[in-house]
Amino acid sequence: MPPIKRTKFKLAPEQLLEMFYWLKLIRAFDERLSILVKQGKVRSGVYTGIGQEAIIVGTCYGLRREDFICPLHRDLGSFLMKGVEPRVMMSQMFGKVTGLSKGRDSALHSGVDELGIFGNTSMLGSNLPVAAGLALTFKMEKTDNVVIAYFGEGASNTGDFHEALNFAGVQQLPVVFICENNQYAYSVPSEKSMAIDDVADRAHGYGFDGVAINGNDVLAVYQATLGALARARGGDGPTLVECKTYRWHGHSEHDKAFYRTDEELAMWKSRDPIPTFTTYLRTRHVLDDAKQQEIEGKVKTTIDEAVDFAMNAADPAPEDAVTDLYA
Ligand SMILES: Cc1ncc(C[n+]2csc(CCOP(=O)(O)OP(=O)(O)O)c2C)c(N)n1
Repeated sequence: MPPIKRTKFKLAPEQLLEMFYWLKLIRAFDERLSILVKQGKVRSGVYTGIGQEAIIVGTCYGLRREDFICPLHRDLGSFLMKGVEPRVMMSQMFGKVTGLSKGRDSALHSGVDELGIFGNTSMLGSNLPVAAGLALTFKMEKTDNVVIAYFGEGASNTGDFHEALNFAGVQQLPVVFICENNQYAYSVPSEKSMAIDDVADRAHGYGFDGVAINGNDVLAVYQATLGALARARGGDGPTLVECKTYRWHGHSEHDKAFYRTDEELAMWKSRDPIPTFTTYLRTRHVLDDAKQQEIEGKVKTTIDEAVDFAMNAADPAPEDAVTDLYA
């Protein structure tokens, strides 16, 4: 299979600054959540993606509202980028009526049809056949909408993953499979669950391209996604983009991650996607002190406001537990 051609792209300074804002906002959202868990204020399961933000920003930035995403437990940032207000997302984490599922869920299973967000279930890999199904609908309806399906390298060992890729390859579906390879599936390092180095190689067995890239480089992720989106919209079928990254926190906030070394964590922290992109913007004179302060101020105000809103919102009423149910 010939290698994928490099996609050319040009982003205006305002777009680069927008990406910077999203990176900062998503980091701040997760960091605040982590504190709220330690304070006992948020009791939902919280699975932060701190360290992995470049994947969410790079993959969501080129999406339209009509495109669908199928996010996972660690992808709260994708909800924000797809249009869920931070105060609503924070309410969801607090289990309040102002949240997406009105306080009925442990925070991670909500979706928003109008914004193109499919609500995930807990079964690893189970979002991938659904993503293929959504993509089949788009193809049958002859729209050029696409689906982005996220999964971890751990999920790529499930049967659902292989069935979804096979179907997407056979049917040439407009779906982009984004692997967030953060090296561990809970406590299991990838070398103990896979006999190959790159999840991307698995795409070739299903007849389409897979590429492994630096998932901590937001522009590399954007570039790879842009090419994959163009192929999907143009009727050329799926692509798998494997983004190599690392999660800084444990699997969830209750996991102390004793299964990895401090040195390993320090090495990956030195590849933090945010300072890398900050330096890029500063050397190109897109970002200066004043602009950075302005963006950081906006992020702080947004998060503070979201937390205040969520904390002061009403708890769900017990009698509402049986409303909005399918018979
Ligand atoms: C089918 C299935 N098996 C096991 C689990 C338990 N489980 C939840 S998350 C997780 C690890 C997931 O690892 P990965 O897919 O790499 O994603 P990450 O959490 O690293 O982002 C496991 C084993 C599950 N939810 N579903």
